[in-house]
Amino acid sequence: MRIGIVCYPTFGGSGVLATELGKALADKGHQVHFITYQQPVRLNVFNANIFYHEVRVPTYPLFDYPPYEVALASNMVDVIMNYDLDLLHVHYAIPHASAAYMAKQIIQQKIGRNIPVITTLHGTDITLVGRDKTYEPVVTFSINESDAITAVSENLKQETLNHFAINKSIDVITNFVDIERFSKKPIDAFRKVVAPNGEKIFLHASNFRKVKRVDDVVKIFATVRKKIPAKLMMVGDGPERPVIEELARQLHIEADIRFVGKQEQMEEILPVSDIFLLPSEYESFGLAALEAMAARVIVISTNAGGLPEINKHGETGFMADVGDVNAMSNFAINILSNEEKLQQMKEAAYQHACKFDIHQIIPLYEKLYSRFCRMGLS
Ligand code: GMT
Repeated sequence: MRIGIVCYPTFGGSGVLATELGKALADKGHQVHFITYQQPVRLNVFNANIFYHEVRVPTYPLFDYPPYEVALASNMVDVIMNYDLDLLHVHYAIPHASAAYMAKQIIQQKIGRNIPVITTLHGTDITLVGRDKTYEPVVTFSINESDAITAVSENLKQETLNHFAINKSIDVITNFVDIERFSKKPIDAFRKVVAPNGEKIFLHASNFRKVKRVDDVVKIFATVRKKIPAKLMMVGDGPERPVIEELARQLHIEADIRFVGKQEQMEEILPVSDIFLLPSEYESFGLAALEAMAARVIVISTNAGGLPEINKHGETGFMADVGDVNAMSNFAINILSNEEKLQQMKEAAYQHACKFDIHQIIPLYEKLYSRFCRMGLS
């Protein structure tokens, strides 16, 4: 099949997922066309089946707000026509679903063809931004106009149905992880650099937005560190970073925290860690936590949104209510004090992650595509 994938090219979970999906489809022989404004960060391989089309937004003094959605829709039309795409798969509703609707109408008018549009909802497009009155009518309309809708968790499906007037069914196709890639052996030399005296290693990775409650990560670490020698690696970057760097200084624990910025090679960083902290206000799924579990790292998270669908309390990690820093700290102290149980839970985290292996999930997308393909799956 010839598939157009539209996504955000950044480190965010939706872009990561869309890129990994495109790479896996290309490996299976499909022709995949990424349409976005920058080369997606995880698109770091050469594959003859992968094409990347950069959306440029010409500026003009009149444009206080350059019209990305218009440029994107025009680019979609161009790629659909010139590469004879079978379908468009857009990730994150805003503005990708509405741009796809526009492209669909143009193709219909130009050549009388119906180009199927599949919209995958990822989280904040529904739970945060999409719900805002400014966007809601367009989001509802363009989701309903999609030929198929998927959500990355049962929780996100319910959130969508609860907050938008959706008149179509929503398929849940969960996020996935490439187990083979993430279950590499830890690099001892790397572990020694981070924790030279054999300290336990905590990890957090996110876009450091408010919804991630990164200050709770630092507070949990500060509490645990009083009892257990430990280090914390903070991967990623975003608006809350200066605030939490300051918090770390106030708590006098800055020497034990490394802010390593945005990283592409998560499969090398994750395996040296013991505990992944994700105290988010909300996660539709928590792809970063799943990648950690695949690397045999246990997860201490909140029980918000779709997190209970991947983190099994007492088995693959622990969960507490949003903001319950004490509970999350105590879970960490207890498990780090019991090496045998820690190792058992690491293995259980890995085993559970295997249920979300890429090889199990890609066929679900292919099956969905085949419902719309002109000549069946090819
Ligand atoms: O977590 C973010 O803020 C990034 C966001 C995105 O759209 O890139 O992530 C969302 O999509 C991920 C992939 O499906 C999910 O794993 C994340 O849980 C979800 N984030 C939220 O719901 C806050």
